[in-house]
Amino acid sequence: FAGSMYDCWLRYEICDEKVLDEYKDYFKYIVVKKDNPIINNAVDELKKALSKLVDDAKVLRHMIESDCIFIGTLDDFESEGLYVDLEDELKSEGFALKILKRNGKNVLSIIGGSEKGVLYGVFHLIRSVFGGKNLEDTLCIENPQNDFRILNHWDNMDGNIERGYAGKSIFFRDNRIVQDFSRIKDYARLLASIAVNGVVINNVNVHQQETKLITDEFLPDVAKIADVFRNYGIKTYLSINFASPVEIGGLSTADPLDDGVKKWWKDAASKIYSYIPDFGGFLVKADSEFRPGPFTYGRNHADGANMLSEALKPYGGIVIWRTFVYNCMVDWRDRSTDRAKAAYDNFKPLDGKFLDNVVLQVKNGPMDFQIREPITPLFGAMEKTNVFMEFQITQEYTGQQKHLCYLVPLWKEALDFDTFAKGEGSFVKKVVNGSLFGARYGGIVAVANVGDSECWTGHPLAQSNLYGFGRLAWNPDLSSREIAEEWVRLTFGCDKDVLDTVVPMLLESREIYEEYTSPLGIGWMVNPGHHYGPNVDGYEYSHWGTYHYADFKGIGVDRTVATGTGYTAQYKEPVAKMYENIDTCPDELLLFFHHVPYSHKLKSGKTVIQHIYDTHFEGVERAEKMRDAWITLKGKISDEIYEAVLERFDIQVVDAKEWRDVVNTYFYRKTGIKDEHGRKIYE
Ligand code: GCW
Repeated sequence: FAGSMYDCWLRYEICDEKVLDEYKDYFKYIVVKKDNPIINNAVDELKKALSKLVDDAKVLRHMIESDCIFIGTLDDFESEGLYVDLEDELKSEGFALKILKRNGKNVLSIIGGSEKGVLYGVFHLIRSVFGGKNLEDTLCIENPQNDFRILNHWDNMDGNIERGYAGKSIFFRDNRIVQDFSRIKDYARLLASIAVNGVVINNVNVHQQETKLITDEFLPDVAKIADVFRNYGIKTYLSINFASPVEIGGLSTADPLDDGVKKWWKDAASKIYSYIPDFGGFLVKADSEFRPGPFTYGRNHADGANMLSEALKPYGGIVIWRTFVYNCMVDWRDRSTDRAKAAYDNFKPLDGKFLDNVVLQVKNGPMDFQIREPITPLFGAMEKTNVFMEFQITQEYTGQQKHLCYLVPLWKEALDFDTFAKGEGSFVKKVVNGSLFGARYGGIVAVANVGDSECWTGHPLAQSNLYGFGRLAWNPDLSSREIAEEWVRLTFGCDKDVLDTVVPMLLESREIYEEYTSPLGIGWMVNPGHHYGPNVDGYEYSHWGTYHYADFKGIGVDRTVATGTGYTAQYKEPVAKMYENIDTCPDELLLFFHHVPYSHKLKSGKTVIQHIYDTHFEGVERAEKMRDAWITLKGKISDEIYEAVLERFDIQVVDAKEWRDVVNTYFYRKTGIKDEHGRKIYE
């Protein structure tokens, strides 16, 4: 797997010699006193990186009278008489980088709040050196803003990945766990470099075979995966099947209030922890899209989650319970059900009823990972419950890793959204990190976009989304641009043309995708099932609750209290009023909240129909420009990446045209209204 696609942002090619000069003196010696797997991995990584810069970096187990790098936890520094006075400032996963003086020598110090902090501090230094950041700007004290930074894999044991666009699973093959762990180790290293600290290895849709992951048949192998991850500071979690006691336990019920069921799960937990002492916990999709859950027994989600949490509690595990619960068997004729309301309706009444090692995992939008959605109102509503954010890195609805779609701007919009739950400034990022309501646990989770493809993510530029997720989960205040620049530098080097071309491309890619796909927050205009390619009515008469209600007069879903489904009332004021009122509802979400005639004037001054035409033409033009810009980089980046990306841009342009023409023709036929600019719309 040698080669830059596989190495992602850990290529370790120096991009600015001048910057390097500032560091060089420290790089001859790495002093480290502790000897344990996480620290050793940190040291190995540092050695590997430095070997590209200095001839022979030596690792020493004792302090030396020379300039050096010294890495360790607080106690290591104290034992060398280096009092850093950071006890109150460093969280356990935090780190500091400082220059300390010792006997007239300079010590570049990486001080971790724990071994994990050391590991993250080492990657911070590496990121700076190879990203061309000078030493002064590298010195810092950093703590994670979110304690839990977890990836969900929707991997099945047959090796397929649900909504995977990057090949097969790196964990499973032929209904077994893979036996070669080298790729998993490389993955662990990539994740540690962006401070991800948890991985759920199997799909939330837990089928027959995966149900057995918590049994003696597979736990020895799950434990091997956990061993690999642990050494990089990552905890392993499993998705479980709520009906396990029936399906593999021989019980006649999975009722969470049944004593036999409770005992069954306690025994299961005890077994899991006997194999994996630091097992993270369970991820649960229950009573959602035909998955079993407590509803079968007339119980609610709190009953279900609490029962599991009691089983995990003695070992420190958590239950992550998803709120993606809605009626997926709606009759399209029935206008009384609004899927957008479902998560709130199901979970708000249970606020305060969950035990404290239960966390609700809430998707960013109320529907399902569309290119544009409002934020789920549940984030401002659960005052007495732990909540995690769930993002989707895998590009199910955002171009399936054929189209470029840098998702960090979308995620930031969600995290920066003000819920007003405790007055102005009650941002979602404060809800999910636990600080707003004083929750015990906080975190950001995302569905991974990784498979066994050579570059891990199918589209080489989609690596930026994996990278961006980790960086943003660590610090949601980083800007989309900062993250993009970091990633480009580390992946492609510091060539100015490359930076000036790829960074803007990333930053506008989400908007471009939105332009040629679905307008003004409406979503769902895709082929059913696989969700790729245009199909305006693809979901219009289905049972999934995903409608746009376009007729010859108008389009959009009336979710107002005054005349619609009443969804806007789930928000706190003044947000509720902003969405309720058509004059203050932002253009980009207009059709999510309102049904309007095609002649309705947007704030931009355009009519809805003209906006649809304009954006669809413009989206294609901008996609073509991205491809053309990419072509100017030939020779400046590795051929391998250049060709792989170009191939995808070619697909993107062709498919964007299909999207444009299908959508434009659909609305032209519905409305009979011509494009003001007389461009080609097929009749
Ligand atoms: O968006 C839908 C996907 C399903 C997925 C589900 C979920 C894992 O189409 O493939 O199932 O969301 O999030 O549970």
